[in-house]
Amino acid sequence: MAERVYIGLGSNLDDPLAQVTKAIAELAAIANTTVVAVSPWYQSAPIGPEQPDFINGVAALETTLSPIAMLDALQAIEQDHQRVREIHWGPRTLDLDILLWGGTIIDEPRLTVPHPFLKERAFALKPLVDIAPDLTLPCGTAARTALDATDQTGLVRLATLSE
Ligand code: A4P
Ligand code: MG
Repeated sequence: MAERVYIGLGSNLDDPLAQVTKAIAELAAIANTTVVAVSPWYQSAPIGPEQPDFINGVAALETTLSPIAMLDALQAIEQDHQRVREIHWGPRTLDLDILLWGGTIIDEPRLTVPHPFLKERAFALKPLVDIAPDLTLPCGTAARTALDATDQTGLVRLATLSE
């Protein structure tokens, strides 16, 4: 059965907008997976150590892959973007996080879903609510309510070509 999955994209190195745009095409090429929605892109100040601003967005997928097979596919895409993991929460060419896997809660060594910081991060919740305005998180909280509880200061929506 296909699951509706939400992927958070983030980049703050080497032309971030180009990195996340390319990543959408790569998500669409994952086996047994379709991209059903892509949010607007947002710029925000980094959470964590001093580093360049991030570009963030969210993609909705339909997939019949298992969660771990999807994580493998996402990590292969990150590798392809020559991401070097050095500093925790440090700068990266591309970060792909599984934010939500339907209504499923996953607690495995390699995978925690919902993403542990989702409810604290306006840069993830805002694009999520843009493409899924009526979504309820597995904890029972509406995504929009969680967003309203975050600080959205400094979160700037980038103009799209049609605007
Ligand atoms: N892993 C566990 N759960 C998941 C999941 N739901 N999705 C494991 C993806 N991976 C998951 O990830 C380390 C390990 O987490 C993976 O091997 C996987 O098995 P990582 O991306 O290599 O490590 P990291 O970057 O040090 O940590 P993490 O948790 O990905 O960092 P975050 O939470 O993504 O934070 N500020 C702004 N404005 N925008 C940002 O996007 N991002 C970060 C990174 C910090 N500050 C930011 C932003
Ligand atoms: Mg990550």
